[in-house]
Amino acid sequence: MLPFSGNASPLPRNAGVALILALAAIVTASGLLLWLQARALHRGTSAYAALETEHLRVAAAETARAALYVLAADPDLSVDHPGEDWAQPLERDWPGGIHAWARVEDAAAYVDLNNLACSNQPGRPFSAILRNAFTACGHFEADAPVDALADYVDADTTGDYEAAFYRHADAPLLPPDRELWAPAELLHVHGFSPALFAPPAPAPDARHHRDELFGGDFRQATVLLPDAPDAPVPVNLNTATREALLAVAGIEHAATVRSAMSLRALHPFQSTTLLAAASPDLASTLEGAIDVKSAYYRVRATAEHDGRRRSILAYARRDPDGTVHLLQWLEGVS
Ligand SMILES: [Ca+2]
Ligand SMILES: [Ca+2]
Repeated sequence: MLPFSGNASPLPRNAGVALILALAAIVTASGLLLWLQARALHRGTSAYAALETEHLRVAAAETARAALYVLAADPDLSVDHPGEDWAQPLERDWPGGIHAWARVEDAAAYVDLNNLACSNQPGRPFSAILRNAFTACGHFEADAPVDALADYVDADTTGDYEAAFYRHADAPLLPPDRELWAPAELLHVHGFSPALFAPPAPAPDARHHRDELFGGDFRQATVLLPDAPDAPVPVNLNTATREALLAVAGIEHAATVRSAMSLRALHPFQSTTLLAAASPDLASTLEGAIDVKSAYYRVRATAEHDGRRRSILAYARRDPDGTVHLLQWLEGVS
């Protein structure tokens, strides 16, 4: 039986085929139209997202820059402490509902790992200070990683952990014999692993605190400053972490460190004379390792809108005349 009957004449076979082709063409055209619309919408959405990301990036960058201007305007370049304007959080509102905030941190609050690259080491050598940092953070096998880092960054090629040592590694490499520029480079150094930078084990329960002498956080003890100064970078007595002060002074001077942290909370140190006078046996070891001002800072800035964020981490050096130079500028999502 034909599909169409009654008074209507049956459609010729060719007409049916033509109808099917016409319908198929309409369906295809509709599909193509929908696809084009979806692609245009996607492109529009992508373009909007890219534009918003750029707005966030610029807002974070400008807020970081504003924070560094405050640092450059520091009225007292002879002393740096957490009560100064540059150390306070900075917030900015930007067009489009973007909110941004930035904070400058004294990078001299930590022991600079690149200090091992300096051939001149006044007072106690920074290799000894770094060993103390390891110990203060519960890592008691410090000799190998400290010697390895020293060989990795120092200019000479004499030592147990120079090229000959790494030639036989699973992934052979050549020590750069220069300052490191990124924390990731540290993981190539013998004895340095991600575990070293992991948070320390928590106290067993709320009644206990982490061990005061050996329970430190290695991330709070050291920093990697992307610069090659002529002399080691001293730790700032007014901003230093407990771990960094224990590293500089030595575990045996933990009581002095505790006193110094109590005193600076009342009034920032104007010089290191008081500390040296309080512990004469410390004076010679503090030479070149501690100061009451800083030349290195890092600024973290974040801009946010509608749950989306862009962040910036920048390292800067400030000259004795207050001029601030950017050393490293890293952008990302947070
Ligand atoms: Ca200052
Ligand atoms: Ca070397």
